[in-house]
Amino acid sequence: MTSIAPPAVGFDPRALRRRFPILDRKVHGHNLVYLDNAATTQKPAAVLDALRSYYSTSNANVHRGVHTLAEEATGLYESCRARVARFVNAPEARGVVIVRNTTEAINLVARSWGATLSPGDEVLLSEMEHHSNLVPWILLARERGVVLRHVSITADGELDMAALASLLSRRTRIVALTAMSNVLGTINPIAEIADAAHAVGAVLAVDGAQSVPHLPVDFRTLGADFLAFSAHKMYGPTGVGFLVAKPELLERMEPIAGGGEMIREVRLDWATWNDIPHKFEAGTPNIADAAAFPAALDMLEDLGMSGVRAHERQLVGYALDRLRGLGWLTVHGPLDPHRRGGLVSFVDPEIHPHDLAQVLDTLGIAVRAGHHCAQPLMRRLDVAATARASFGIYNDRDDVDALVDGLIAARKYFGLA
Ligand code: 7TS
Repeated sequence: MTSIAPPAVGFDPRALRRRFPILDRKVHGHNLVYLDNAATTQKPAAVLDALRSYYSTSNANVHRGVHTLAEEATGLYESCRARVARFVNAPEARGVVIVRNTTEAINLVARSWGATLSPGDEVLLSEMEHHSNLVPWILLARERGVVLRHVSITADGELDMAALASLLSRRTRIVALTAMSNVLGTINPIAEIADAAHAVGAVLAVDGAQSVPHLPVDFRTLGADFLAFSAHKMYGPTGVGFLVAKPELLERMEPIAGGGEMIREVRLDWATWNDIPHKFEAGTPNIADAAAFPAALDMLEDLGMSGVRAHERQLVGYALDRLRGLGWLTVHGPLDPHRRGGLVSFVDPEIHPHDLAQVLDTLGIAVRAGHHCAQPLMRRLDVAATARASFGIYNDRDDVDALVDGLIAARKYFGLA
């Protein structure tokens, strides 16, 4: 273990943990060790307080009333948009569409930008995508006769960049890739891919569900045209997500849902659309959760995303060393912590991942087991499922040690040690 770098300086997961009420709870008599942050993160008291405060003081519908509460609610909702724009350095707040989650953001791109594609046009994806970045494109392919192509992954679990280069052509209209794999942890070279996509005249849509919560992401230097992510994976509430886009692209897109808020003028048989981003936000939005999300952004901005990344890189390096040190696990994804985010998928050759997760749960340790909504990747890795530990700002080496002890205990439980 001597190769392991020391923990990130100035980062205090124990102090951070005290901000999250749920982390005080016991599970089966043990202190909760929460290692399922890639699925969703826990929420700090500041976010819970903001939710309560919104409903206690300012609840009203947005963009409609002139009364005080309606103005306050609209201000809070729009300030979420502005804060998200600042957080990812989007060119303009009107380039931020507030949706429910990453999934909805990707579906919006697939359905709206996708409607400009013709039969034979190509969409380039990869083998490491989450179902959220596969199925919307499968729907598009069925509807429009669009051809889907997939970049393979290397034995180390990285995108095969040579394959990517060979699959890009003038027929490629959209490249849609994850910035960080939720199974392998792989961090993909998005800026480089953006240049390659633009060189053939394609747009690049980035699934940022795992990257935006864990890495510094600057939309302008990233070079992507679309970036999708979810508040609930970044210590914010469920039910709010974002599509950040170049405003000039949103201007050219048709809405995919009609209703209140998204119109300028309606007659019985025709309608015109509101300005962006509102033309993509039909109906009463999730005002309360949007109003509460900036409290999570405050916390991440105070910590600094470089600090978050440094902490999680050190932690995943430690986890990789300890898990591989056990000697019996298969650990998936790149082994260099600089090339991966703060999560590790692994398989015990003798114990099904679900059984492993169940034994860990009896010890208060929450990990995810299954296909992680990435069935094509499971097939590529030739596994039915994996167990996955994924880290957040409040995790530390004690949590990794607890996981390792739990994995040893599971072997004993199944009579393997
Ligand atoms: N893309 C990636 C890369 C993800 O990891 C997830 C969720 C999504 C999209 C979808 O996000 P949603 O907020 O729209 O649901 N990933 C996981 C996971 O790994 N375990 O549970 C959810």
